[in-house]
Amino acid sequence: MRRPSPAGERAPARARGVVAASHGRQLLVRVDGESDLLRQAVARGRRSDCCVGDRVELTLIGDTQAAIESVEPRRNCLRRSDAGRTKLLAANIDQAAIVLAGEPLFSEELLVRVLAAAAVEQVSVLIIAGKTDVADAHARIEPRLRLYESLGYPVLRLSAKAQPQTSIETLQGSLAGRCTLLLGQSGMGKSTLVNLLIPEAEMATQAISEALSSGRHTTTFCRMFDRGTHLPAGAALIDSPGFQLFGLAHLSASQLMHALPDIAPWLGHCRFGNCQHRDEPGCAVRAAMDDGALDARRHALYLRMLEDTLQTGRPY
Ligand SMILES: Nc1nc2c(ncn2[C@@H]2O[C@H](COP(=O)(O)OP(=O)(O)O)[C@@H](O)[C@H]2O)c(=O)[nH]1
Ligand SMILES: [Mg+2]
Ligand SMILES: [Zn+2]
Repeated sequence: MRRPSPAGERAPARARGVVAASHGRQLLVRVDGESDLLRQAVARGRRSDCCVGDRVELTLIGDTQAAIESVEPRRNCLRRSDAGRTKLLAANIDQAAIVLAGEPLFSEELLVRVLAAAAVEQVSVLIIAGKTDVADAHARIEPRLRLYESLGYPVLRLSAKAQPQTSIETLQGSLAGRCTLLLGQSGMGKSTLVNLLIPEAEMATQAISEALSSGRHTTTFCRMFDRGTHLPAGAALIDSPGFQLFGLAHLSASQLMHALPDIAPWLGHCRFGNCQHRDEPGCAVRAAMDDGALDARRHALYLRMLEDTLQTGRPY
């Protein structure tokens, strides 16, 4: 027989929500129906592997905290692995937008790594080339941008500084109705774009920073914005810390090859079934490069990424 619970004790309230910010193991969740409040959340048990964008089941604790009981199945989850650890960047996203620029010069290697990781998770991508007002530097990257366009990647060109209004409109067209993860090396102008779209971001960042006690380093966490002065209705934007590394050890060599739009078409046409497309005899990828159908720099970057995937000794 059930006994009445002692006075003042209530059954724990269960709810669902979304992880809206993360800083390492520390998380903030937005509980469905509590639109203005972010609760501090801890993951129960050993499972701390959740990230921004995850839908979660929660037990509410008081008015400001929650415990994550479980993570709902994900549509996708963008990851990178550095120094032997796989890090979850964001889940359930509609696209990954990579911000780059000519000054300082972006790393094409980091770009291809992000593009490959996104392709494996079947996340569409968007390249945002900012700072077009730095005309000389932009002119130098324009040939590479055209190459990526020819491979099927959409490229937006804009200048937050010189043409803020046009930039807002360009971005709005690509962000509408989708959840976009914004990525970029530091210095590329990512924060400037976030602040252009969401002038409230700076204040929100301070509040989140305090809640997550991440101190003054305001860009060391991921956070999701689902509203903002210039964010189209129904759009969400996830800002992420700038990165210098983007390891792909979590991918298999085969996943990597299939993720590259200029290598994938040649797969299956090499003499050897386990060809790694270095300089094996009868390699169709190599032949494509010799014919000029595959950009030599892209092939060199593929070989560097291949090293990541072979580190773990995963089967081909
Ligand atoms: N000339 C120019 N500079 C920009 C533009 N956008 C950002 N910057 C500058 O680039 C530097 C890095 O910008 P920031 O947004 O902090 O980059 P983040 O590290 O990617 O977040 C800052 O000095 C910005 O003022 C732009 O459109 N044109
Ligand atoms: Mg920044
Ligand atoms: Zn080959």
